[in-house]
Parts: sequence; C-alpha cells; structure tokens
Amino acid sequence: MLTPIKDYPAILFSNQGQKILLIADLHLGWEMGLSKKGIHVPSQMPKLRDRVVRLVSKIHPDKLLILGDVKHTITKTELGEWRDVPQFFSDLVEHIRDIQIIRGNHDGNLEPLLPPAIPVHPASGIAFGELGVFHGHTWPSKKLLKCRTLLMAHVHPTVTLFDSFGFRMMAPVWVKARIDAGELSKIYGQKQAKPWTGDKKLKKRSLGPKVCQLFVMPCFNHFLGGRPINKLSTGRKYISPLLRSKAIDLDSADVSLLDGSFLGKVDQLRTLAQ
Ligand SMILES: [Mn+2]
Repeated sequence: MLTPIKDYPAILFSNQGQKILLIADLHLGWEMGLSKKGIHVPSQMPKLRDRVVRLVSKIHPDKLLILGDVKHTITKTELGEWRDVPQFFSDLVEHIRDIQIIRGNHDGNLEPLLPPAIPVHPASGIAFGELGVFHGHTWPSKKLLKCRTLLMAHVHPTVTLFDSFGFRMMAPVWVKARIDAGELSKIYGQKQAKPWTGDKKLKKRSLGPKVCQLFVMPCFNHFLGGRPINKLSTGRKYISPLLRSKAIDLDSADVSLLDGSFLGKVDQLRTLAQ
C-alpha cells in the first residue's frame, strides 16, 4: 500500500509488514552553483537533513529509499559536496540504519561520498513486491513491468496557476497517471499477457506486464522549484522517456498538493497555467 505523507514530499510503502519510506531529488549542493554567479547562501544541507530526520522520527520506517539525485553536480563533485554529502548520511544513519539509493542522473561518482553500508542501485530501478521504483531519466527496467504500480522522481512536478491579478503560484504536486500496459509492452517488444480466466494453462500467460499506474513524486529540496506539469509551452517536453511515451495518459492524470488536496486533471489545469 502506498500512502503519501501529508505535507511532505515523501511516500510510505507498506509491504509484508515492512515500512519503506521514499523520498527523492535532494540535490545536495545546489546552492553551491549559485556562488559561481555571485549569490552566496549558506549550505542548505542541515535544513534538508533535519527535515528527513523529522520525517523518520514521525514515521519510524524500516527502510529509507532515496529515488535518485542525492547530489546536484552531475559527474564531478564540488568541494562543498565532499563535506555536505558525507555529513548528511553520517547524521542520518544515527536515525535510520537501512538507507538505500537509486542512482539519479546527478549521482555520478556518488559512492566515495557515502558510508560503505549504503547500496546504490541502478537508475532503471528495483521492485518491492507490487511496487517498482526508478529515477525517471531513463526507462524502468523490464522486470518492473511485473509490478502493478511504478513510482518515479526526476521531473520535480509542480503546478502553476495564474490569476487575473497577475499573481502566479507554483506548488509541488503528486501526479498519478494511468499506464497502458499494452503500449508499454510494445515499447519493450514484449507480448502483452492475456488476462487470466482461471484456466491453469492460461495462468502462465498472465504473468506478463500488469503495470497499471504511475506516481510521479515531488522534489524533496524545496529550494529548487520544479517543472510545471500543466505547462508544456515553456522548455522542453517532459525530460523522461516514460512520460513522453504513449504508454502514459498524462492529460487525464490526477494532480494533488502535498497536503492531499486534489486539484484536478492535468488537461483541466493547463487552461489555468497561462
Ligand atoms: Mn534527475
């Protein structure tokens, strides 16, 4: 069962008595890039760490899974990240021992900054029972198609609304979209399974893709802003092959704020983004 944590960009997955807390897109060291432009702000790592610690003390998960982009620079490592990333994790393991990471596109050379006990899984993801998790800048691994639900990060979904007084609001959101398993199977060159009708011979054939829904999770680093899911005109189209594909019906996807308020479908919200 997947339960978004109210007022946090975090979600809890309960699987066979195990509680897995999922967060994504920490982008530690993001503010260091600003100093090159002459804008100096102190490291935001302590605030992000304290927010994760608060969350862990509230939820008491068995495992913390970070869905990629732990740090901000892509392949090299900034001096400040050499300080902040190890400090972040050495403080965090005091509160939760089982931490695992799925590699994001910003996580090149991440391992030297981590305690050795923290594994880094490939960006194409891993499965926990009915839930498949991956970062989102690449396709999920084929074995994730066996999971009913996929969860990705990477696009930092937000919604933007513009009113007649000229005020523009932007807020991080959860996006829940339907996945067309047939289309996805085509993309993977995989035969779509026939539904199981009870016949034992057919049962085997029903072990094909059963993936049917996708959750896109908001960015944990609240300094970063994001990409309005209801505004396509600015910037490139979605920076995720799965979201660009026909397998996802983004127009009819549900959009909700972090406090749980349902805002509407993506296509309805597009009319308010101008
Ligand atoms: Mn990313």
